[in-house]
Amino acid sequence: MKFHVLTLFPEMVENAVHTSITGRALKNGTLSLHTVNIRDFSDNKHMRVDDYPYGGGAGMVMQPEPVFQAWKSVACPDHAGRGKKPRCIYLTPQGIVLNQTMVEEFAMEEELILLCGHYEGIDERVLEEVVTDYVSIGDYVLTGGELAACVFIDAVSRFVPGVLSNEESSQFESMQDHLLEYPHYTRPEAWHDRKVPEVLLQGDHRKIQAWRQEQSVERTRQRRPDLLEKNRQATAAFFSPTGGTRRAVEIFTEFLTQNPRYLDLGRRKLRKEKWKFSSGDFLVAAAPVYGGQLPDIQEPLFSNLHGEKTPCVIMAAYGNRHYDDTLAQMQYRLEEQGFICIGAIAPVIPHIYSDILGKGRPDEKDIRIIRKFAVEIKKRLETGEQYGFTSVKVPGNPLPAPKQMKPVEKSFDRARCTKCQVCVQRCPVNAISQETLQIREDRCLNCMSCVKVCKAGARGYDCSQVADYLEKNYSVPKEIQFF
Ligand code: 6GU
Repeated sequence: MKFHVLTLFPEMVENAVHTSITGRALKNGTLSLHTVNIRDFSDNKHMRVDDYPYGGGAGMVMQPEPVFQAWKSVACPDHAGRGKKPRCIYLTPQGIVLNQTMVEEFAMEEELILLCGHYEGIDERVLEEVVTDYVSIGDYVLTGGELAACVFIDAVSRFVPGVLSNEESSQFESMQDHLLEYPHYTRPEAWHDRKVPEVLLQGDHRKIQAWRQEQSVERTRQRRPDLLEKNRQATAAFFSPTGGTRRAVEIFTEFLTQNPRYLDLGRRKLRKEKWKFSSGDFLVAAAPVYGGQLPDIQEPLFSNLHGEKTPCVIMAAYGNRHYDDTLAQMQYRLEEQGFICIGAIAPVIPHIYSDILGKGRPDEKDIRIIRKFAVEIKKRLETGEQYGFTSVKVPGNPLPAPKQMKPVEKSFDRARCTKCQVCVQRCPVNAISQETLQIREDRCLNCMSCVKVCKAGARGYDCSQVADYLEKNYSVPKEIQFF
């Protein structure tokens, strides 16, 4: 990440950022800092950059031209070739108050320009031309933007890969769930007659984790009750016969929260239960794409979930052909049942009928896109809390005619079967007879769950024809789309 800072006091920023963790990151090249002295662009023989305010009043105002030239020197270098201009952040008490979601979003940029004001401020006209974001670091007034720029750089840098060591980053993310950090202790075990809490000395990891979570919540309740209100329970309800959708939904959900709840809708029992969600909850609904639609099962997928204007994100995971109507179908169903779809994504996962299509997906690039989507969703949740949630537009037909899919050829090697019944229990649509272990084709989704769960390797399938067709036509990797 490269920071350009336009300022009248470059050494103030240089000194701060060259210290401690950001200093280390500058040394090893993970961060780069380029300060520009606005005074160097003065057009005046006394090197002045400020003047009296039109209309009178106290204080001085920074003139537009030196600021503009300083900005141009970094935003439009003579050697052309760079794409779009970097975002330019003006640090001002009149900006939006910086929070962790904004910090995380800024950290995804490759380059940022920070503009620090002094005196009473900067001539409005140059701000209109160059500034993309107005940011404040809190409701109080500083003498200039430099300290705010340092705070901004420090907070953003923590999200830049490689700035924090593994150890430093593992104890992070307290703000992620709007919870304060639990208390920490080190040696000695007793100090000033105060003992380290017993649970931390016993080495029971689960107990320690539970204690810390409880302490975080209690501490937040006492010190920052306003944060708890923002804390939504996130539930990821997914249908994932072979695990591809599950993996994609986990990647997404874990960018959002530290303690998600998972609801596996492949389990028939869970699908029979009614799940209610309040307006303070958050739902992630995920399904794989079968022939461009939601898997067609008797009790339609997600019909057991009920919201009360509950925000939700929908995910249609597909094997690199297309998601067609799936997102539209999901949105329609869920909004009928009281949810508001604030976002939608179609990740690519391995195709169940081909070893080539979607192989290794989501890959690293996909994960970056999913993360970007997660940050966008955090932002939408925060804005929605203030102004109400708005429903996204997704492509596709919300009520497509059901598609008849040609069943794939399945094989069953009775000699290998150990009669363990796992395939029967795990079949998401109860299509395997408990007695004969035969598949009832009228119910079978061809989801291949039975093949996947069979430890003895007794079940197989032949879909070479479909696979040939798919591989001929859909081998070019698709990029993940989100809405
Ligand atoms: Cl960004 N600048 C100044 N001058 N004062 C502030 C601030 C920024 N954020 C809070 N107070």
